[in-house]
Formats: sequence, C-alpha cells, structure tokens
Amino acid sequence: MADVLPAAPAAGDALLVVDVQNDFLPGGSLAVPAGDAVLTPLNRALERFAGRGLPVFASRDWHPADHCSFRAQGGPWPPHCVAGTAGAEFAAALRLPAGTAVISKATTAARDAYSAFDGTDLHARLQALGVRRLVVGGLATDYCVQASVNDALALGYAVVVLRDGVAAVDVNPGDGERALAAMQQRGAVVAASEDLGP
Ligand code: VGL
Ligand code: ZN
Repeated sequence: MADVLPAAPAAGDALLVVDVQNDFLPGGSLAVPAGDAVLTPLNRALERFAGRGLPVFASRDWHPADHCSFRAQGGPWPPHCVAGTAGAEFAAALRLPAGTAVISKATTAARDAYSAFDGTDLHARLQALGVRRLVVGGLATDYCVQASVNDALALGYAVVVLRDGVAAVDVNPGDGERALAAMQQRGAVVAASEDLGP
C-alpha cells in the first residue's frame, strides 16, 4: 500500500480543499461529525503549499435557496450552503492564502453536483497551471471529496487524499472508511498531512 507521499509538494502539485464551509461544521445545518478536526491538518497543508508558492483551490457548495437537494424540493438533505449566507462561508479558522482560487459548484436549482469538477472550470484552470498532482482534503469524505477524487483520477491527475484532512457524513456507519478504501482502489494515495513535510 502506497501510504507515503512520494515527495514534498513541488511544481506540478496543487492543493484542493473541498467544501470546508460553516454548514458542514459542528453547529451547521448539515454538520459533518468531527468536521472541525480537519481544520488543523488542512491549515498545515495550506501552509506547505502557500509557503512554496504552489496553487491552492477551495471549492464551495453554492446552492440557490430552492436547490433540488433540499428536502422541501424532494431531495435528501436539509437546506445548506445557500449562496451568500453565513452557512456557505468558508470556516473562519481555515487559513486560505491570498490568491486561493474559489470554485463554486451546484449553483443551479435543478441539478446537484458533488464533484468540484462538475460544471466548473477547475480542470481547465489546473491544466493552465500545468498541475499534474492534486492533494485533496475537506468535507465530506463520502460525498464531495470522493466525487472530486474520482473525477480527478478519471481526468488523469495523480491524487493524494489527506486522511486527517477529511471527515465523513457517515449516513451509514463506515461510509467514510469505505469511501477512502474505494478512492485508494482507484489509484489515489492516502497520506497524512504530516507527510507533506516540515
Ligand atoms: C456535500 C452533501 C450535500 C459535500 C454537499 O460537500 O460533501 N454533501 N452537499
Ligand atoms: Zn450540497
């Protein structure tokens, strides 16, 4: 099992922080249990990337108030991450560097999009920067992180998932662990934020 990062972040690498928004954190409308545990590892990763001048992308769930994924519209979720609300803001404790590229997704009422690549210009922007490897963390392991990682792998990126930088909704107990195993099965490397080096 490839469990160690082959190299510290370098040219060709980018960090993707998925949906670390207030509504997915404890106290939020769709709180991920222990979602706030990702903050310290992700801040470590952000520092490693920003300190080397490497690109940082932050995706956000950015729904209209009548989004199809909300229960009132027949969807599975309570209302969350409505564009422009406090719940949709990035966590205040997340230290996004100046120049972070923000990727808004699932912005139209009729369609959901878990992956940060779905309906966005993320792939084009990564290509324009010559990115070949993505280091990924954020929320939630079993939904938007998994969907983003699967798309990244299908698009040909090497992917490292930060196991301490992700947390799961776990609608069914074990969903997060199964999602990590499935990502690894598809070719993602699972590593710890400490593996990013000093
Ligand atoms: C997410 C459920 C609904 C996520 C977004 O970011 O993982 N999960 N919308
Ligand atoms: Zn959503």
